[in-house]
Amino acid sequence: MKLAIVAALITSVGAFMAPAPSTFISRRTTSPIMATASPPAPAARKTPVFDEVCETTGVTLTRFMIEVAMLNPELSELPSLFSGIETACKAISNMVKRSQLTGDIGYAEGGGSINVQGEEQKTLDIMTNDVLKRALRFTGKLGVLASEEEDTPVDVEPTGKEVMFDETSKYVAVFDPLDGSSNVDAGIPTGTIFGIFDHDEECVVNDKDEGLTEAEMVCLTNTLKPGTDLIASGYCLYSSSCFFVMTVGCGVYGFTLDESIGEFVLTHPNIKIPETSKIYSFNEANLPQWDEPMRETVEKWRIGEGKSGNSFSSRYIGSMVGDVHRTLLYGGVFGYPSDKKNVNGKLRLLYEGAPMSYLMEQAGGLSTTGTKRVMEILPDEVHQRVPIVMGSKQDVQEVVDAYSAAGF
Ligand code: FDP
Repeated sequence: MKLAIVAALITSVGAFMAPAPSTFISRRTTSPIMATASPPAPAARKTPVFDEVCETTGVTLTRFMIEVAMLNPELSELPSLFSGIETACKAISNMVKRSQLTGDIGYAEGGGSINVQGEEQKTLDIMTNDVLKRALRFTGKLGVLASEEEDTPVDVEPTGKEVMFDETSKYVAVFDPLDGSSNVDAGIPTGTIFGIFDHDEECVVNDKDEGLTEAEMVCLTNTLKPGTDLIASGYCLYSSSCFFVMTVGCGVYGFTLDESIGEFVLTHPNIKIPETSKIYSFNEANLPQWDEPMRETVEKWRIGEGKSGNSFSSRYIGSMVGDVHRTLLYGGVFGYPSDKKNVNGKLRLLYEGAPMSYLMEQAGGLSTTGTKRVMEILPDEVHQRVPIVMGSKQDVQEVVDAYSAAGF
């Protein structure tokens, strides 16, 4: 397997020499939300070129991030943050893999532990949240943290001897520690999603019950940025292999955990999603409740009467990271659209919708609510939901066109 990876890397060196993808999204875009889901023009961020590749280790995520930081000095603090996330992913991968043996399955506290979304928490939801929080705290690079399992942003200002780097807070990280956790007890793929924003303000949020102080509101506001302000995003997929897929705004790069050396190794350089495809990925039980343009487009796809003329197949794991990973590699459309009961769909904007949309656009795809580009939506609250349709450019554009033709 290692040899196959090395061969793939050597043939992929050319891919690194390609210019930055034309889908680069400016972090400070303020353009109005358009009916088209197309991202704006590219800005410059440099991607490393690897002339020499070690035959034993390939290009590790650590090396990749060091080279990214050397080429883009404004990102110089990112490698240590990535190293925290990478370590957490390895730990979570083991926890998920061993959960049937260690008994870390089922609902937390035997049932009844409810997160701020009103959803019952799995044992692994809580454990993985803690792992990620601790891994990031010790990077010393983080100001504020918001997560699906936390009600308000959590202060992770480094303190005492546990701090590895004595520097001011620079980033805000948002994450979903174990996305798709309702599947985890059945051994179905799950994942961790993360998004990283610049952190301009110094602030502290205390863990307590009586609501937020004004200073804490500043923290909250700091976390609430549109996807166009993301510095980096990515996910770890816990499946047949453990994958780490990321972007820092110059394409999408996929790494696979090589357990024999304990490193993520570059296996999928410069991922590009096919422009059109034959796969859709939705919870079709909700189809009768969807907006008419959404319903009609999918009904046409089913019978080969959509724009491409392809008869689509359905593939839905019900685990966003798994479904998005397949969509990136094979093409297709993944979504959780608005429906009559859930007008904002199900997925969370800040730590699911925006980070995944950043990856999707960087891979050459699109991500829309049907009427707006997901990346440009400014969140009003941390756990805000957003309707999402993302994937192959031409197919997603077909959805956008259907909404627009129907006067939405
Ligand atoms: P889960 O509730 O298991 O964590 O947003 C969470 C999510 O899974 C996504 O990963 C997944 O795409 C979606 O919900 C599945 O929702 P449905 O069960 O309603 O299809």
